[in-house]
Amino acid sequence: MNGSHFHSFPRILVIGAFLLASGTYDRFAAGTTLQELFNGGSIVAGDSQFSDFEMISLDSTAAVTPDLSQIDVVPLVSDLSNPGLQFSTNGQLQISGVEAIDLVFKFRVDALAGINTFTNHALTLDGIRFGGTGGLANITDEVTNRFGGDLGSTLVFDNTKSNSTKSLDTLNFAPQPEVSVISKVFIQGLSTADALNLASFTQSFSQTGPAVLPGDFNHDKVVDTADIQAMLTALTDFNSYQAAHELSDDELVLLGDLNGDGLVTNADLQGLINLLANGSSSGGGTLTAVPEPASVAMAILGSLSLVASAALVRIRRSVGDHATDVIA
Ligand SMILES: [Ca+2]
Ligand SMILES: [Ca+2]
Repeated sequence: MNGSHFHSFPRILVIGAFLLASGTYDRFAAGTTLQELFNGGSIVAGDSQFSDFEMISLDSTAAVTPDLSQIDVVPLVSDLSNPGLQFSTNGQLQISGVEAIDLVFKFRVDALAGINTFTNHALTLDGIRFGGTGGLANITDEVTNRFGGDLGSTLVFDNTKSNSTKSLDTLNFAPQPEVSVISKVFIQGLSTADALNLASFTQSFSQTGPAVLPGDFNHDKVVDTADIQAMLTALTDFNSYQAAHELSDDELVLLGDLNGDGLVTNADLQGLINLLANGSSSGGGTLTAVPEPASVAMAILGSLSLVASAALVRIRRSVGDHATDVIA
């Protein structure tokens, strides 16, 4: 055995261990527990997959620290156009007296169909029981796009101290192939006679947006090297491209903004190259070709002078109201 084999051996072991670990992650269709999801599990509801669960923090002054393996997470598929998850806490999110529990976690939602898009999120506080003189509970969801851009947030609460309740909040946003969510769950008693049990809450994400696969410029439902030429053509004349494919400005941004700056420009060619080279897109396993980065770069170089000589066409989207201006 020579030196190079010897040195490469540990790296192969590491990769093998990673693949083994990935393969052990479970995908639950019938329901699981929050702890299983934090351990790397994912859960399917209708055409949506919920994955990448991660506990950010759990702070509790309750007499019994919440046992996350007792919190059930069940897919809601009664309305397939609006699939979601129900969290049933089985008494684990419960305080009595001057106590508080603060649980923060995050997860990701993908459309399994690959080309469907999310446009709405709903947060529901559907099971809360007060004892004694009550207390307060609130849940906040912060929703971001695949680049980490803010899509807005939802807030539900029930507060016997201020006698205020909001059990449902919804959020609409421009079509997204995937969204990430940070959930903040907080319950608190302010006096010794306070008591409350946050029994359940639900989160749902509806796929009612257009079927657009980011990077699929020739609209054949796969992202491959053929999309490079289609993108180059589109970059020279967005108006014609949008008209030919009946794309709204939002849909064009969803299709072509591959670096997350809210614009579709020549700079997104690099985003498409990265998408092809990395072999990963928001559509999961929809890539059919994973070219060598070098060959993609050669293909780009051959056409780049064409793009450079074209007028820079940009789509600018304002963050505030989703209004869109086309600047040619
Ligand atoms: Ca394509
Ligand atoms: Ca962009």
